[in-house]
Amino acid sequence: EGVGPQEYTLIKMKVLQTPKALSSIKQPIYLVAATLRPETMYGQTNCWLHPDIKYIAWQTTRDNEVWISTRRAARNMAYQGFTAEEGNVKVLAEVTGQDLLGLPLSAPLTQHKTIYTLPMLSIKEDKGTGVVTSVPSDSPDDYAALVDLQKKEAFRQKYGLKDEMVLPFEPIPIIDVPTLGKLSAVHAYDTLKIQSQNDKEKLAEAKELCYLKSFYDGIMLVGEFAGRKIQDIKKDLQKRLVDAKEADIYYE
Ligand code: A2H
Repeated sequence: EGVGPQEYTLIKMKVLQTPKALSSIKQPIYLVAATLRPETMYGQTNCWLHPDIKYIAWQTTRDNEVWISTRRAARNMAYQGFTAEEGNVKVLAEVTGQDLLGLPLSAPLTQHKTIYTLPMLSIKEDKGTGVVTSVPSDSPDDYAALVDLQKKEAFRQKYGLKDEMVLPFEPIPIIDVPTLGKLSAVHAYDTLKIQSQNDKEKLAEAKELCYLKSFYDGIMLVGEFAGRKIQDIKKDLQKRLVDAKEADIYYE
């Protein structure tokens, strides 16, 4: 990767119903997703977890909240002021992604009051927090994984997901990208005839097609920055989220 640390925005997604595996925890619980695109949070439709990755629930110093991430990310955060004692993570529970699928969440900026945790098989253990927020309008990976779940009932059943956690959630137009339109990830998926989330090469191509164009020339369609260019509002939007305690900043 590049030189120097990567800055991520950590998006806080509040767990609305404590799952069995975390029943001993009484504090508010959040999944924390690492993103490079805070301005896309208006388009969140779900949250991705890898069913086989291990996650921990750990005590933060942020208003007594408990956060869920990989152990690796929690350790990094313990050196970035998120824990009472530098370098030390107080672990309250260890679970797999599978234990946390189908959980109702509340997430910032999206028009959906409740979104759900769903499985994505391309999540990497060694990047970000292992928790990924899903914006199918602007991320080809997210769109491909969502379509896979919507098309295949057996895939939903395998993870015990109810139809209403998956089927009502369509990509939301939030950014207009010159030549790619208002649903740039869908445009790339269709143009490249992507078949599934396993279509690695085409997805890499789709990402290349969307990413820079959207990052530099995309125009916000919604929210308080509607009509403005992404590159001009990204920092302001990040600051709004952090000030509202709906996000934090994380380096790795
Ligand atoms: B992005 P980079 Cl709308 N495994 O957020 C796989 N992917 C991960 C991950 C992990 N452990 N952790 C984070 N990510 C995703 C939004 C988004 C993102 C949009 C468009 C493009 C995009 C909504 N998902 O990323 O390797 C997260 O998805 C395109 C690269 O550090 C995060 O930002 O550059 C991005 O990958 C970080 O990837």
